[in-house]
Amino acid sequence: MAELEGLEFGKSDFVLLDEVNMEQFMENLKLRFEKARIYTFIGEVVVSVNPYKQMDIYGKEAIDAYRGRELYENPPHLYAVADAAYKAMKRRAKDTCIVISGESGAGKTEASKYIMQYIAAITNPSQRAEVESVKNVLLKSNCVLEAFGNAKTNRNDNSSRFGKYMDINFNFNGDPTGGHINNYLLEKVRLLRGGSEEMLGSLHLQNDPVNYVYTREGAASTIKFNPVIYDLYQIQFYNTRIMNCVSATPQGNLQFETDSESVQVVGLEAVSHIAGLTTTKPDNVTKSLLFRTVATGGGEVIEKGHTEKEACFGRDAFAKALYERLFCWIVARINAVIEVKDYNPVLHGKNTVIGVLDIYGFEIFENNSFEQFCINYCNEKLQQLFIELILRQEQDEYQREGITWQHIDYFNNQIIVDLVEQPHKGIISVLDEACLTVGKVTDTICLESMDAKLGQHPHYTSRKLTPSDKTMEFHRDFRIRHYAGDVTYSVEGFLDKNKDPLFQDFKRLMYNSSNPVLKEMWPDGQLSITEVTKRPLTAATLFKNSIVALVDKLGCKEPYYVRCIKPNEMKSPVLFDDARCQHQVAYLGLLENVRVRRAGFAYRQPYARFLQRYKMTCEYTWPNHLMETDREAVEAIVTQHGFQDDVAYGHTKLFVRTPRSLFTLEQERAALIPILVLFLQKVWRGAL
Ligand code: AOV
Ligand code: MG
Repeated sequence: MAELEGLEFGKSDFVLLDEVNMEQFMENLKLRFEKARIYTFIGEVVVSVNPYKQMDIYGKEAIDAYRGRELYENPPHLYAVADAAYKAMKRRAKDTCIVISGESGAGKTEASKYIMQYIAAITNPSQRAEVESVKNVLLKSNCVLEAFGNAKTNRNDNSSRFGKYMDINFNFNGDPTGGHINNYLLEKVRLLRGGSEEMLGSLHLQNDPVNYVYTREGAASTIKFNPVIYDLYQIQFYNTRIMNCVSATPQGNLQFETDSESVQVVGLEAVSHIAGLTTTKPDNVTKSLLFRTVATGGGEVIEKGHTEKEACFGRDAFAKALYERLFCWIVARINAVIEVKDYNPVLHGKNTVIGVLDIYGFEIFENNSFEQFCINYCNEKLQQLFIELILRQEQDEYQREGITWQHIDYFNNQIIVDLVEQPHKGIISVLDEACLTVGKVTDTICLESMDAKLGQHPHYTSRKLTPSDKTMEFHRDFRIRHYAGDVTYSVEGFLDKNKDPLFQDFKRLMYNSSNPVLKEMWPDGQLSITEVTKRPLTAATLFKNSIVALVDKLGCKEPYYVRCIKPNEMKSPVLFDDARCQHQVAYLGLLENVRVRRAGFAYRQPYARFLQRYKMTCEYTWPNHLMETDREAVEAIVTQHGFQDDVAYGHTKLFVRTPRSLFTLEQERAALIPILVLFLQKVWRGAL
């Protein structure tokens, strides 16, 4: 068994605390952080504190130490969970998933990359070329997506502005055969306005087509595209042209002016620039920027000139849509490359999956808008899943099995999830209603109807201020008491962002581009104006639907958790901000997690299965027992091995508190098997 760490590094599993309270939990967490032990277990859950410095714990040596070992044999590490998820998948043919959560900057994306690297390192020992190529694309796709989907925020220099869920498929050998990426809500605004300028500006191709360089925040990173993913290079090539277009549009190159008659574009170079980059005709670009085609009630099609404000709005919406479609298109291209092909379950056995979820963490900014509302709602849903899988199901099972159990209280955030998503009543439904209403509904009117409907909700605060000065602006935000803290959302722009409207004219413009890739991205541009009747779903509803589907997908897999904690706001490797950390420990429900785990039992097995596996280790049960029930036979095994104090007997299952007891049994079984085989061989040969 591998050498475990000494106590000077604190307890490697919070379950081992002398007493479960916040003080001891924090003391242990801090001590470990200071001793550069950034990972700690709660049973099978890994708690991780962002070290904000490079750690020498991810190399080949570490990978070898964790490969195929049991969780408790090594110090806590991401690799231990990755290996546990992998083993469950390989040995028991279970679909598993690794859910990485924590707030913005806590280390989720880094963790997901190490996990992917580990899985890549331990699979395909025979280096089969087709498996290697799948692995390469899976790993490399990360860089490409980060280049397009991450941006600097004031909480994280490399913040994921999109959520990513990646399924990796495995064959019966446990080797990757392919995968699929789902992406969730790309925060377009920040990518266009924020740190993207230099990112977009610096996107350029090297002479060597398989090298592609981009720089960000002064640090240069090179993505080397190997021939297997030459396809991705193709994507990049088109992108560069489109990206330029995207960046040109909102950067003020394109302005409008109103003369006595109508709205005009200022400076025609900007128009021809866009036309050049999108391979469209300058006249058509100008037309799409200044007019929209509408069908009148009588079925007549007319062109209606924009006001200057509408033109600006249209231009911005167009830029965002270009970027978003480009991003989705890249994801689709990667998916096409990694899709499992020619898999025959009869020949190849069950196709199993490990899912890795790395999504934007809970966010509180100075000014929180629609995007933060969606992101934080998503985190509420994931917290709900954690409660469901780790806290609630656990307690329910003890109850069902008749195990004496002291109920553990935890905050159930379902009430906040309902506040946001409940049909007819929740915030999203009020927003959608406002968006559907014909006529002038402003953000403020929508806010009033939210206040009216939800004012009494314990997690919603109406911020109706009564200003003494009547001219003062007021009543522009509402507050949600999230599981992770209070967030005040400014309602400005909510309706527009939710409607996410884009004039049909831009879609047609892009569909008619002679660049086949652009055309492919805009299939809806082929509809003529009279064919476009259906109202598209709103952004919030689309997002909600995608998150509900995600939670369903995760819910039917065996979950493994990484809970990330951000030690301070300064990105410092030495600072452990007690209050900030304690806040995260509290809202992540870690203390409750320890309590449930500690009071609970690490392993459980139906009596018959337990007996089947271990009956050879006990003289009363081998080869068959003569007792009345399997349960009694199991009792005989447990007693013979002397861990009767470490178990509880349920109605149908045996519960084992610590993994070590099972480990002893496993060892004995492993030692007996060769003797048994020898014995059986003799029996068959008639020697006995
Ligand atoms: P996030 O994914 O949780 O935030 P990241 O994984 O991007 O956070 O981590 C933020 C930064 O912390 C990284 O850029 C690294 O500098 C540092 N960091 C995190 N984990 C490690 C580690 N294990 N070793 C060394 N440095 C680390 V967000 O995407 O904003 O929610 O949306
Ligand atoms: Mg991230």
